[in-house]
Amino acid sequence: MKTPAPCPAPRPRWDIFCKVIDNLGDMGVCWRLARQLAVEHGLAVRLLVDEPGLLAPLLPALDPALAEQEVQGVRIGAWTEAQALPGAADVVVEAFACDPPAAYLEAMGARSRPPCWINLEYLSAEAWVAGCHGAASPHPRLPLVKFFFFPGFGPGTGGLLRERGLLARRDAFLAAGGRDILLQRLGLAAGSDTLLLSLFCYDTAPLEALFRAWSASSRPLLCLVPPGKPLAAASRCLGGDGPWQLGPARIVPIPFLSQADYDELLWSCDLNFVRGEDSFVRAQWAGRPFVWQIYTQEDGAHPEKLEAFLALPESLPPGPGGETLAAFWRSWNGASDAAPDWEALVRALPLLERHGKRWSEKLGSTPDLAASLVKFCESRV
Ligand code: TRH
Repeated sequence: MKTPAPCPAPRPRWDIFCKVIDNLGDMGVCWRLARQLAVEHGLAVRLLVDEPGLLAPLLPALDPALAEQEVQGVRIGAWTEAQALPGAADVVVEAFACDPPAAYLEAMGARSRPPCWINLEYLSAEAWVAGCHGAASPHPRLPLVKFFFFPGFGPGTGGLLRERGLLARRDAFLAAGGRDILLQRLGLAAGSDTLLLSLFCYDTAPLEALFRAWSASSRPLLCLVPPGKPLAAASRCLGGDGPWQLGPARIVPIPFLSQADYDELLWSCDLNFVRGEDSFVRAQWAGRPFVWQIYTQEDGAHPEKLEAFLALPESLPPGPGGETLAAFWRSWNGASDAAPDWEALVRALPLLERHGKRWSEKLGSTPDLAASLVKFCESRV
């Protein structure tokens, strides 16, 4: 008689808690992480969002009417402070210090083996990050320890979210004429001499100065503007709902794209304006020139975060091309009084293009955040 095969060990259970503060970045990061943990690491992942319906624009497969559902191997549900959630997982990730409900914390403390408890922090290129990454904070009452996990750009940090094979998929997409296919899908066309731009910014971006420069520019330009703050800001400057023609520049509203399609947009554009955290990282994986508008923090820490990224070794190309980009970023972020110098930026684009590709390859050779997190937790459960 054959001995029956041993039952496979149950998959480790991970719960990720996310609270939507404002904008889309918190959900964007949490969904990306949850999906990667499920798809690439075979983990049983539950993503608990205080307002899961808000995830639908980024993830059209999500049905906002359902209280709980599985999408791409991730169980997605809602949480509230008052709600009793059954069972505490093996690994508990609270995104951006969002504090899991008190009853859930008790359940974590009651486990015979305490879960690995992670506070996933915001991304920063500042030097102190490496010193705080992995720091432990014991709970004052329960037998639990919370670990601070910091994304980052260098050794000693948790790295950046990057799906397996991402850069190869980007290159294959572009080699197969993806730019034109994407434009066709949007009902648009642009000649190869047309500068293709995407504009994802906050409503504080100095759009008047930029639009003025575009209207006097000699190069045809097509700028794609997603709904929300970017379109509202453009409408405020230009009046009406668009599209708008400013000299050789066409400024066109586009629908909000799924996260996957948004990646393709970033890969396709000659220059991407991005903001916050997740689109900032995705612009770097796109390997194209980009302008970052940093999220304004109430404690005023954002100018230092901006400078920290600009000061990272090789984040900018050496010489005048890098200086042009840094000057543009500072004006774009209100960190200098100078108006953003559009013509100088356009002249630097070929150099920035080569640099962007190199930078994405360099970052792409470092461990990705999901893999680093799995490794970190494996040694603690
Ligand atoms: O929306 P954001 O401004 O989010 C910010 C930051 O994360 C910030 O650090 C945080 O404190 C604050 O939220 C609360 O920008 P971000 O981070 O780029 O997130 C946008 C998400 O939206 C990202 O996952 C990409 C996605 N997106 C799409 O999926 N489709 C689109 O068409 C666009 C324009 C964006």
